[in-house]
Amino acid sequence: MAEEVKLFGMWASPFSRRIEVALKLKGIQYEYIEEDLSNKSPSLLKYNPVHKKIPVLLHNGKPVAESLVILEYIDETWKHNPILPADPYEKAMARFWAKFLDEKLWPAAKKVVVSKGEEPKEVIEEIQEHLKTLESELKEKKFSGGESLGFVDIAANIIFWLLVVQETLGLDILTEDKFPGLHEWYQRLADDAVFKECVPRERLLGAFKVRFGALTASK
Ligand SMILES: N[C@@H](CCC(=O)N[C@@H](CS)C(=O)NCC(=O)O)C(=O)O
Repeated sequence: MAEEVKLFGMWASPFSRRIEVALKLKGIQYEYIEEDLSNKSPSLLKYNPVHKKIPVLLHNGKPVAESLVILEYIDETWKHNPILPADPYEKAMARFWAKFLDEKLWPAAKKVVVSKGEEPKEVIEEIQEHLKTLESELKEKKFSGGESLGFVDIAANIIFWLLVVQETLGLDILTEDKFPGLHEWYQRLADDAVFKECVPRERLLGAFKVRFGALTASK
């Protein structure tokens, strides 16, 4: 039976982009459905009634929601090109750091991403504190899981959204001189063909320029 794989996503969402990275790394064919989050489709509301958010993966009619849960589902369903480590301890650590990214770094970074373009010093310091933690965890590793792109690298795509906002607003939050270890790591991610395809840098830059430009103009 041919597999039915559908992804309900939104182009500018790092969470739905994570799923595209995983599906592409595994070479899984899928149908992509772009959602208008200001007018959510009945399908999205049906498949993710709890959070009503993208991304949702529909596999042979069965929905899976929440990006980190979907990543694990993909990894267990299509076992080639593994994303999570096999070793239970390493796997637990990968889950720990992905959770850290979503529960610590992203909420802090989001304050700038959805800001009015003016962020207090404390917000920047909070983000930098989390970046420092992440950098010390990564140490000399090429990718989070070692030699190839893995779970934490994919979850860390939110860093590129932070970089785009920092560029748009002319901020100095995450720079090479402040975080040389992180810089090397995300440059490696940025050079990965699949990853590159799934970070819509230019389009995001355009959208944030319009957004922050409009905010500045209305002040
Ligand atoms: N924890 C969720 C976050 C997903 C999320 O925040 N999705 C946003 C887009 S970036 C969304 O669908 N927002 C619609 C809404 O909140 O109504 C995940 O990892 O999948």
